[in-house]
Amino acid sequence: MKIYIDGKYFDKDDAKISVYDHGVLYGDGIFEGIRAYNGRIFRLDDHLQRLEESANAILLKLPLPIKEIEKAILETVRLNGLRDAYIRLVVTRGVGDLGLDMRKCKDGATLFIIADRIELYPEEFYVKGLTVITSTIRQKGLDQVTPGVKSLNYLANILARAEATAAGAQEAILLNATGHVSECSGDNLFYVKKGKIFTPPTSAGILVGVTRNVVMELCESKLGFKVLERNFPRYELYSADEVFLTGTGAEVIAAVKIDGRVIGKGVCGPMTKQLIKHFRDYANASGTPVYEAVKAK
Ligand code: PXG
Repeated sequence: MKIYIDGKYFDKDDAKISVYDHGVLYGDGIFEGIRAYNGRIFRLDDHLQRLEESANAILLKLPLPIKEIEKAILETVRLNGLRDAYIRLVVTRGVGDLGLDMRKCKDGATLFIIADRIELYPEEFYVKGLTVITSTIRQKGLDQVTPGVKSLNYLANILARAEATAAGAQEAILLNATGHVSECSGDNLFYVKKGKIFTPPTSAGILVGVTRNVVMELCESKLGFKVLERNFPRYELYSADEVFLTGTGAEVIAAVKIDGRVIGKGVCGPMTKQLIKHFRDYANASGTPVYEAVKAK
């Protein structure tokens, strides 16, 4: 495997960054998790836009123009000969000293790109659905570094996920400071009630997921499902007809048990099933070509 770090490619065992990098010392940086399907990078522009917005929010100057970052992503996937891939792009503040002062990171940001294979959940989970719990950990408030910034500070999410694992569940819901549902540790969340679809708004404190946006577009334009963004407590999930999660890793997947309550019929429901199918068809037929771009030159 070849990993990109600041313009050079390294074998996995040699792909290293400094222990003085503020990404390591403080989680001072941002990232994107991107998928490639069938030789095309899914919604690359959306991921790059979110990267730019996250960088801007944390006063981080990206080390390259976005077009160059895009080229580096394509090249990394190509070098690894992947058609279906999970791409992790990380930008850290770079090498500084042991203090918090970002001005000490004089050489600028560190950028690395890993292109690997992943399958987050085995196929049977897409049929049977996931078991989910509510975490004791609260979503960060909007007065803190907003959850909309995809920062390297994932400790709350990791601990929430560990609570899920300890309870025999696959995902954990984070409530926000007002007790409303925000999102899961690595996915956005939707529920279906009487044919309508509901999801927490940005103001609930969520990462505005690329998959969330795609699903909302598919619902409105292809499937004729109405999606309403509004705040709700977790009790609305218990009485929902269907609950599903969306994320780059998980794609679209049902949650059929939440905090011990069976949701709907306890299996992946009909609307979620349709969405999974449409999402997969769309993902496999769209995106930025990885290999054709080279041939065209
Ligand atoms: N919320 C959070 C907190 C996330 O981390 C999403 C929503 C979904 O966003 P996208 O843009 O992917 O639709 C994410 C992203 C993992 C893993 O291993 C998952 C994410 C990020 C990193 C790792 O499960 N999900």
